[in-house]
Amino acid sequence: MAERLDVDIDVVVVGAGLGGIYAVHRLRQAGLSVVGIEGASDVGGVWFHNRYPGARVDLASLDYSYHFSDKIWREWRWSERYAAQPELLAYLNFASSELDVRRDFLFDTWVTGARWNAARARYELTTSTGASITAKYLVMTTGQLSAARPPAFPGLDQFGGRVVMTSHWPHDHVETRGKRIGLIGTGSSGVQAAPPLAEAGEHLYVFQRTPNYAVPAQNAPAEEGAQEAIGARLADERERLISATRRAVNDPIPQHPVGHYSKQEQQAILRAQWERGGTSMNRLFTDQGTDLVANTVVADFVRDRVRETVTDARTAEALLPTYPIGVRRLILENGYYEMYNRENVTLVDIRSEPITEITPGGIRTRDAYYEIDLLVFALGFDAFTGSLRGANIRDAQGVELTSRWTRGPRNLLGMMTTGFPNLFMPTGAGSPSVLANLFLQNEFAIDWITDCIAFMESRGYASIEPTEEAEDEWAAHVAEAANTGLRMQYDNYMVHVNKDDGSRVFMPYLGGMESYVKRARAVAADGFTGFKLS
Ligand code: N01
Repeated sequence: MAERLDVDIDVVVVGAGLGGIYAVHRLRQAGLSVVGIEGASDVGGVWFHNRYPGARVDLASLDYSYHFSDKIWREWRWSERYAAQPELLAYLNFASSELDVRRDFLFDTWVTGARWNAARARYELTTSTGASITAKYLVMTTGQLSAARPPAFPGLDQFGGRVVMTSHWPHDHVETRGKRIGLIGTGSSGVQAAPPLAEAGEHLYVFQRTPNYAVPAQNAPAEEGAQEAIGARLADERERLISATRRAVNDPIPQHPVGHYSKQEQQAILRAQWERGGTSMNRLFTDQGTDLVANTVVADFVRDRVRETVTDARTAEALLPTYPIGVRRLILENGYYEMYNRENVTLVDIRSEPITEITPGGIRTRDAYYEIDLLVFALGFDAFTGSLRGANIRDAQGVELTSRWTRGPRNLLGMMTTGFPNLFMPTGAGSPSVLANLFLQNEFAIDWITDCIAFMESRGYASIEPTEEAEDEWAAHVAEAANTGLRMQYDNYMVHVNKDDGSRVFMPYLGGMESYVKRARAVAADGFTGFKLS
């Protein structure tokens, strides 16, 4: 799309990931003028950037797809149960072409500022290319895991080899063959990247701070006929997933607490899930997310599998997580634990042996020195608020959005926040977000936003924002939904911890997709109760 200078349009959509693609399509279809802005050179969002070897989705592809279009569903075929990054990016390219959304995106363009002008009831946006745009509505489909946590190790700037990040894997060829590779970070990204790095490299050193639970994906070719069967009832499937499931995926629903079963039955259930593969290991018993004893039954089962798989007892022991299973994101692995049986893989436990510096030729820890040619960082993200902060969004008084959230993000339904009229933040903190299927969640949220805008336009409203009271009530409800779970008590990127008093805010909404959808629909049906319209 040609650069547009000084245009005034209805909606700016920021980000061309799976949410932004749908938002541009849906809002345009509703008769609004829309401009999309994307920092990368093309569509794809996280699947554009996270092109590291081994990158793969951890939800079944048949769930992790657009469900709004029969045509897209019919004309695309997933090849595997869990699609790999190249196929996911190809899918988003395909959907973008089908929907012809690229013509409305400004690519290679970053939003550098967006300020609400109350007199004009418009956001005034500035961009890295000099284009300035005013828009009545601003929709931030910037994702929750897109602002990467940068590495900050002493000596890194003197390192003589190549340095890459999984979250922004370079587009040019990264030579891994024959290299001594240092991988730092063992969350989903590091655990996925490790086996192919070990396969290609001369040696892989995995620098682990916290061992995490990983369960086998048991990936397989797509099941014959399954996609066609869902396609025949796609609209019903979409409605069922968003309004009658907790995560907008086809998960088995736990029926009973652990204690309902004998020890043998418990083991049989766990074993069957291990063989089936997938993150449903988190949802076998009704009480495993709330009761430590129940949780330990599942955690011990997974720890036993690690001991069984990894032949070196010291390495196996260092890989065993000590926190309850499921309180951090459960990782789906493809050969991660077996990888440690290779002679060219070394696990370095940097909790007991911290990294002291990076030198031109490698990594020095308290106890040893490792010669490295290629450094791979998989350090995670400034989750939820990082990508919003980057856009420098300011209210009418010039106060930056995220600076108001020093005690955790605040909003109504995760969609909007006080002081920032007409700013929508779909799938952010306060919504099911990273706990649910982001394709369906984006579809739901953007449909809701489209309805909200249509409601405003048909009644001639200039602006909408939540009331303080409604925001307080939502914050209380989000906190209540999180308080029953073990998750809240353990540090991870979903928990905001206030340093002064140690109070904790669980950022995503743990009440489940179905409950979220019910509430959001009720708000809309009631003429957007809890919002100030002017
Ligand atoms: O990031 P993470 P991620 N020194 O935050 C370590 C999604 N995702 O990119 O645990 C040393 O989980 C840190 O150590 P610790 C998914 O939602 C999905 O892996 O803080 N180490 C940790 O090991 C996922 O949950 C898919 O002690 C440092 C790691 O870096 C989310 O993205 C694939 C460090 C960060 O782990 C994030 O996953 C990939 C330091 N200074 C990602 N700082 C799939 O769909 C951090 N670490 C499968």
